[in-house]
Amino acid sequence: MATPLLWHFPISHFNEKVRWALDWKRIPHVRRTLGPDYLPRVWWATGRGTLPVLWLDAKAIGDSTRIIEALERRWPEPPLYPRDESVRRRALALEDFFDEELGHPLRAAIIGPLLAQDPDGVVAVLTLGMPARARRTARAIFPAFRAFYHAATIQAGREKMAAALDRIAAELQPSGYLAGDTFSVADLTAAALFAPLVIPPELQYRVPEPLPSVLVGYRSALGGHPAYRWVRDMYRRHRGTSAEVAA
Ligand SMILES: N[C@@H](CCC(=O)N[C@@H](CS)C(=O)NCC(=O)O)C(=O)O
Repeated sequence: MATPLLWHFPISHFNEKVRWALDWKRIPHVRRTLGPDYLPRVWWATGRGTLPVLWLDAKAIGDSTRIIEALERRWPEPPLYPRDESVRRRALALEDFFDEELGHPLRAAIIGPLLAQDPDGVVAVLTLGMPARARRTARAIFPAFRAFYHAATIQAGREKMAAALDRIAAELQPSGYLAGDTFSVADLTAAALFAPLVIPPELQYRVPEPLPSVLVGYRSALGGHPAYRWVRDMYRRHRGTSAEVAA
């Protein structure tokens, strides 16, 4: 079997979700950072326009949830899906909730204001790990992205980010995990998708300091939330080290 190949954006939280799953299962894999011109390649490979994409057995899988499903089938140990059927359903429902109700809104809450207030900052953040020519392309195309982030979208993003912290606090089981007694895909998804806000020390790709003021503001407003501290704790206890290998 060829070594699995991950096409990713280092900064992106959906990509962090899959990197964490690969690292958690200790699956040796190659990572390739795509640039702002990723779209035609990704469409050609998967028929959709998002990263991450994982190449497994010469097939490209798009969407983080489907990638983790494929990893779980091929490398069941250590598991990310709880063994008990009803606990597994709960974990998968929470994965879906955080994908849809946190992943996209959090991106709007952070990237929307950055695009409007700090055009250089947004280029530095989104092109993290990409070559210099990617920054030139990004500088040219990012102003057009502002049209996607209306004030109402940004405000809804802020509210959903806060609601997702409350949802974590409300759903935590006596074990300290979201589903059952052990770390699962639910915990991994919630923590990974909050990584751009919490920026835990274990994060492998980091926004350059000083942090953009929009992030500083959110971090001081939300940093005392118990679920914010829980994200740091999940990273400290379960993130581990990279299983990336050289190409
Ligand atoms: N549901 C997808 C969402 C992935 C996603 O939105 N990826 C972003 C990066 S954070 C992306 O590729 N955005 C480019 C686009 O939407 O065109 C997943 O779980 O993989």
